[in-house]
Amino acid sequence: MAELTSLLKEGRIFYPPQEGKDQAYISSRYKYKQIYQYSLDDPDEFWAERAKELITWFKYWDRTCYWDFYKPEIKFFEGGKLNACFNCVDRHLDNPAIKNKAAIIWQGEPDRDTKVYTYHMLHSEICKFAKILKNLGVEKGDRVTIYLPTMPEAVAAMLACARIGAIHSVVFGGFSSEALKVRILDAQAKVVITCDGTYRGGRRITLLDRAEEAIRDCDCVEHCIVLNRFGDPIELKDNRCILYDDLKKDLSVAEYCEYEVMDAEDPLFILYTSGTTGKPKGVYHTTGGYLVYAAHTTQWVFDLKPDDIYWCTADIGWITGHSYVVYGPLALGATVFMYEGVPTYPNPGRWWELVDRYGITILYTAPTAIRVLMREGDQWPKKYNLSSLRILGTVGEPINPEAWVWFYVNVGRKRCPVVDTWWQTETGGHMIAPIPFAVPQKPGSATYPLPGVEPVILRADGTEADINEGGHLCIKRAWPGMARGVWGDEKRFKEVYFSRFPGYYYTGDGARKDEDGYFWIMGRLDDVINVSGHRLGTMELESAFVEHPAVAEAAVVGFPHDIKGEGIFAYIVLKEGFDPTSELKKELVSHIRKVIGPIATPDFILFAPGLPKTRSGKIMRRILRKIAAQQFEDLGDTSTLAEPEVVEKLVDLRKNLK
Ligand code: 6R9
Repeated sequence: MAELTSLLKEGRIFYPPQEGKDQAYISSRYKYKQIYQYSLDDPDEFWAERAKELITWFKYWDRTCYWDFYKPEIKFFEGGKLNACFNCVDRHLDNPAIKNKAAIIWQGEPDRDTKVYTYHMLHSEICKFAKILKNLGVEKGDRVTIYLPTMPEAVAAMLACARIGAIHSVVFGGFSSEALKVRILDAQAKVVITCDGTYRGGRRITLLDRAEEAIRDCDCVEHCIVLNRFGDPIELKDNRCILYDDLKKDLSVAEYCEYEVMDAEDPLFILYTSGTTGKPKGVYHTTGGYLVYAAHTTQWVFDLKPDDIYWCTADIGWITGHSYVVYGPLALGATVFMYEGVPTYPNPGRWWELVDRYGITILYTAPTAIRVLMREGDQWPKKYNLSSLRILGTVGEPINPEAWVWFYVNVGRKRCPVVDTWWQTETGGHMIAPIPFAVPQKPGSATYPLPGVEPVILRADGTEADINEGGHLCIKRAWPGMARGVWGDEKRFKEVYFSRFPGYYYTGDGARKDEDGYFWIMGRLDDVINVSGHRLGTMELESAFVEHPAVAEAAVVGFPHDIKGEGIFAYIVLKEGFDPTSELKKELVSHIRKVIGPIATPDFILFAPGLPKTRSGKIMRRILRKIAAQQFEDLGDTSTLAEPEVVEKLVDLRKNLK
């Protein structure tokens, strides 16, 4: 039996525009296929070439690729020497065309707050930061936890760690003090870096209180460096806290800090995964392979050129922020745009206004943000001149075809390829994604694997699935950007990723491959609903709901059902102007029966004010499953939710649902 029954068929196909093709790194499917084949035939040559082209090494490596998925052990560029900060900043200062161009353009949520750091200025900020860390006793291999909002100094803090060989662990600024504490303790961080707060939706959010509360129980923390975002005097309670501005005062303007020469396999950072399922895992990445992979995918998947103004809307506390706000684009010497606020404040035109104002050329965001903005209507993007855009991208979850097409038409104005990038914290960078001017796009499909990546779809018994048969998405060979382990828990690394199918990297996602070789990600396999023996992917059911004009967002989970094994429970968020009536419920049921078939008939529909999501926009189905099953007592860890309040509302609604 198939692992997953595929229900949706999306037939539309969009070809890359002619404009931009001639200048593209890879400009035809034929070239993509040639490079792909070469990368599999000769991975040593392929990765060595990319590594030399993109990164400056102090010493070349002795062995390019080595892996054994049974142990597991993964090594790339072994014996090679480099420094990630040097590659992202120092080396650009020798290039007069880059030295004084903007590395980071930052727009705060209040319009008056803007900052620009040229590469030269970023370098001096990093040197000071690195010197401060050294003066506080931070040494190579020590862990530093960074708890900051989207601000240029957060990038400087990360690169300062990389400069001196300290391992950074960035914790998303929206997390609770408890979530922060768990992560500080797990990493045994010596220093924490935070700030007074940030603006979100017109309000001041404080971070310092939460940071001080978190470190109260953390004996490992020797110092807490506090940056100033608001510009007002800051009151410190914990005596380990020190103001960044005070520490900086003692340093000269032209302070220089030497960089450490790092081994390719020295850890660069730890990042705790989103925590959609239980206790967070501290995945760690190493210097050489990760940096090569981040730069390589940034260059090809975004077709990034030195004159691009590139905006990835992700927070730096997410892997997307690490690879595609910081390491990838800066290693390539691009201009990175960062925005502090939310997309809908002061109005839902904010992002489009910023694209217009700053002349953004590449916009990389998440399906959840697209759906939120789509719900507000086409009139918002219509108001602005978006002609600077040349490439759009999405990441984080499968994008519903409706949202894809809306983004393509209303934001890209049918001129911009949309790159739907499938990857994970553990993969370090994009794995399956269209190379924009080479690969025709099908809405909802992440298209083809990138060079060097060999995905397969396996059945439960380990055999390969047929065309269009859903199964477990696994990867057959290593790539440089792969995580090297779970911090402090090597057993867990093996268990989670290398045990289900020995010899393969296990992604945990369901997928199918169509007759043209396109990959369709069907969501996490632990989210699959088994209705009368049919295993249905939540993604396809949700997409079908979102096709209905009244539906803004949908989350579908299974619940125990006497007859069917599992029943279908749908949480539906309506668009503006639609009322949650029982007629509409009936209409939605018949819509699903029509689009997908009677097997997918929802047992319950609950009109929800919102959905519990992680900060990177992933729906926490674990919580929704419990609410659907009326297990209200033990909802698990909700500390990483974007809006924890929504959970209580859903519990009330569930109690009253007949
Ligand atoms: C980068 C990131 C990883 C999980 C992954 C999958 C889902 C991410 C996706 C996608 C379908 C895409 N996911 N991108 N599913 N299409 N383009 O999101 O990392 O936070 O570790 O999450 O996200 O389920 O397994 P991370």
